[in-house]
Amino acid sequence: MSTTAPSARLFDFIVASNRLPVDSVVNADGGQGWSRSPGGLVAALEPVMHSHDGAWVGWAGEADLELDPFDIDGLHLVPVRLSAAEVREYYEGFSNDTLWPLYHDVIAAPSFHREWWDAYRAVNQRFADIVAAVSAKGAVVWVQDYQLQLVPKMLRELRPDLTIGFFDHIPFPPYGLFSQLPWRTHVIEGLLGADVVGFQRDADAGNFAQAVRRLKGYATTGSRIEVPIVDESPGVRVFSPIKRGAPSRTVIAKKFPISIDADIYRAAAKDPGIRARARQIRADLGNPAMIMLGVDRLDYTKGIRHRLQAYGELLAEGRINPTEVILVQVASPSRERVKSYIDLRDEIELTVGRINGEYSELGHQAISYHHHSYPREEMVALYLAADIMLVTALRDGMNLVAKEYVASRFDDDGVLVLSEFAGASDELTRAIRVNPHDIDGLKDAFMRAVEMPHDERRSRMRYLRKRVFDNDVEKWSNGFLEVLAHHRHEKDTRSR
Ligand code: GDG
Repeated sequence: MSTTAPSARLFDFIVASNRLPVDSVVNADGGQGWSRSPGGLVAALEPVMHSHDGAWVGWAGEADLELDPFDIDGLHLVPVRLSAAEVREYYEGFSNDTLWPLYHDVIAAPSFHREWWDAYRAVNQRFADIVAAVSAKGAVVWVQDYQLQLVPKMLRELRPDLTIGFFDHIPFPPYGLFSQLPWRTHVIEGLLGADVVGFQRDADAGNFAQAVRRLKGYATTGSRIEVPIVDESPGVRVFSPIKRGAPSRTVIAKKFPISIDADIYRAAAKDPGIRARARQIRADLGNPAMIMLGVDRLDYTKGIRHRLQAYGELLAEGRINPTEVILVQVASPSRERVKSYIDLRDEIELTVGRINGEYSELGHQAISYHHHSYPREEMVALYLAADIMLVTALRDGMNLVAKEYVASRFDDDGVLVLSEFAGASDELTRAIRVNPHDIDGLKDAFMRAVEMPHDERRSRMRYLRKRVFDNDVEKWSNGFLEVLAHHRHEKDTRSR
């Protein structure tokens, strides 16, 4: 992939996210090159970046890489350097082993280490410094996700002229869990540096507002939070509301449910080559009567163990005949140096091995398991080949896989089994919704999906498709940026 070095310039629109939308690769000639990295956040933001001619600030994915800004496919990328120690402490440590488990209902135990917090703060400051340096006067900055929660406040201190948005892609935890975080007040103050803080669900925005009330004592009304311009509180203020009439600024905190570029999935699914590939996948699996599919990053939040447990019990009880039904599980490699992920992989692969040892026959596997990443075309072919999509997350901000499956099913067929703990279940109400902790309930839901009559499958899928196509990613980004623009207009009017 070819790149060009742009001259130093300032931008009116900037996105900051932990990762840039590219991976560093070694070219055939041994030189360093770039490949586009897949993933929900990248897919969601790329169209916005193109339409705003903005800059994207983020880490290129490799430690100690010192890079100048460069352009790729019309995107202006501004790399942030991370040392190997920072990758360990800020990224694998504080982001993925403290915040991630804490924000996902402590499914795994979060680790609290003061050195990790120090690295998190230092890296957030570096992001804020770099964003401040490439922002034109009065620019709009959109900060993404839990790795950068301190950036809004740091940026506001450096550049009060900027309009700052923040979007949280993962759940925001209830106060009872959030309050475990030793640095909880700093995180709330960091986020309140933004003008608009976006969440996936109403419940997340509500949890955030509660944390603001409990830790800062600020008044919240609906989605509006009044933040004093001069905060005189030394450290933690519990239950001490701001003085009436003191000058304040308003922060909006509300839901903006993220989505996908649904047209891309529909078009890919209609492509003759991808349809042929879907038929080939079915044939390669022995043309079973029913294919169930799971596609997840290999993460303990995704409920892969619960899914396997339910499936294994259905086989053991003879409710599913392994020669007629197959489970295809794609578990994309993820965070492979974090201990809880290493342990999870061992546990899942042991379970898959046991179930296959018990129920597979020569030439036919009970579970077809793949610890790989696939190109998007292959993912769409899998979605088309699958009769039933299993999304059994124990906690998930949104879950884009559920929406991608629906968008791919232009034939109005296929059944979506969807956890009520994934944000997507707020919108996709005609999926078969499940509580993945209830293994008996999960088994019944799987059987209901297997036995669902064609007419019911069709009517449910039509409803789901309408929801996904009416609320696509463009609506998400436009919705967020319109609220940000409106907020800025209000601010300008007030200061006149
Ligand atoms: C976070 C939040 C929220 C997966 N394997 C492959 C592959 N993928 C793609 C999927 C999908 C994306 O990665 C995963 O998105 P999810 O939403 O399912 O989950 P997270 O990665 O945990 O994302 C989540 C999201 O942010 C957006 O706000 O929905 O709740 O946790 O697009 O298709 N893509 C390719 N090959 C793979 O093997 N090409």
